[in-house]
Amino acid sequence: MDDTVVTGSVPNEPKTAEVLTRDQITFYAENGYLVLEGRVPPDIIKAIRDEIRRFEDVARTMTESDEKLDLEDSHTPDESRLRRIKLPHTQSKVMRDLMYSDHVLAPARDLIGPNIRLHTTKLNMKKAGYGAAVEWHQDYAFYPHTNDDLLAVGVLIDDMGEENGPLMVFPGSHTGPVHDHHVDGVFAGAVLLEAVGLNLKDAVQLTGPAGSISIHHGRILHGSALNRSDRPRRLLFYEMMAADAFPIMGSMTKWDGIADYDSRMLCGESTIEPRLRDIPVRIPQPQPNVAISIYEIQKGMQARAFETIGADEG
Ligand SMILES: O=C(O)CCC(=O)C(=O)O
Repeated sequence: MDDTVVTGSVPNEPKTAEVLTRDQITFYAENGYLVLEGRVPPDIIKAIRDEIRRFEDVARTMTESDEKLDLEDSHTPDESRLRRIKLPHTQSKVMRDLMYSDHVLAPARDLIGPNIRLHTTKLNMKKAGYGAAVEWHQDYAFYPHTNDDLLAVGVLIDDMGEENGPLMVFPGSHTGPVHDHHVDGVFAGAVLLEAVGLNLKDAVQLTGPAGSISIHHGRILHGSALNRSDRPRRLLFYEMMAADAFPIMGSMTKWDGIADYDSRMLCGESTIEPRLRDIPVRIPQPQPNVAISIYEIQKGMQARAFETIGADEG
């Protein structure tokens, strides 16, 4: 327990940090990301890997994606290629319990305050040799809110190195523009680096041993390349926001009324008083006529930053 006293300018920022140091909080404020090693104990990582095997067995019986599992385009039952476990906290007790644990929530509270709501969860899998790339994007472009105290905690299920498709971010981009993620007037959920004036050499890879967590700000520009290595890359995301960040109309946030919204509280107190911050907003509409999945939405890009070999051809 680190009771460092922190005084920041973010309204929701707690005065006393639970686990992060002042330097880590300042680093996050300036750069928009953190990697914390050894936050999730090995027995939980092992239990999640066992769970993944259970889902892979199910995927082998499937021919197309459904509401629970997302398959690579090149998936066949003989050559099974599971790309994403959707909403894993609803399908796996161990992943649900981890979501409510201090392993995940304590650092999040240190960054966005004590009152936190769940946005979504997903377990993105890049299988050895071909696992799909994710084009550059800002999560906030998918789900603009009244303030940007939004973040994603990524639990590294495998050791993540530069060779197996780690998450990459552009440090500091969370304080810049919310970029246009549209192509021909339709939301495509991605941007090209040339179009936004950035260079790949300035991106940082969020690598670390299994059991680490990454945290990235909702507005940071991020993406990841194919996994061409001979080992998997599995990353479990818990995406969340301050309880007083409310979705702006047209956001891809699921809105089923206030009771459902309140049922998504992860910790602290809910509120019906949104906090407004003067930040850029672009509504992710109109939506393409495809399943709500970043992999499908990003197919609307006419050019791509990352190769798709394997994902589309393999
Ligand atoms: O899995 C990854 O590398 C990135 C995933 C991501 O950014 C997303 O699903 O929004």
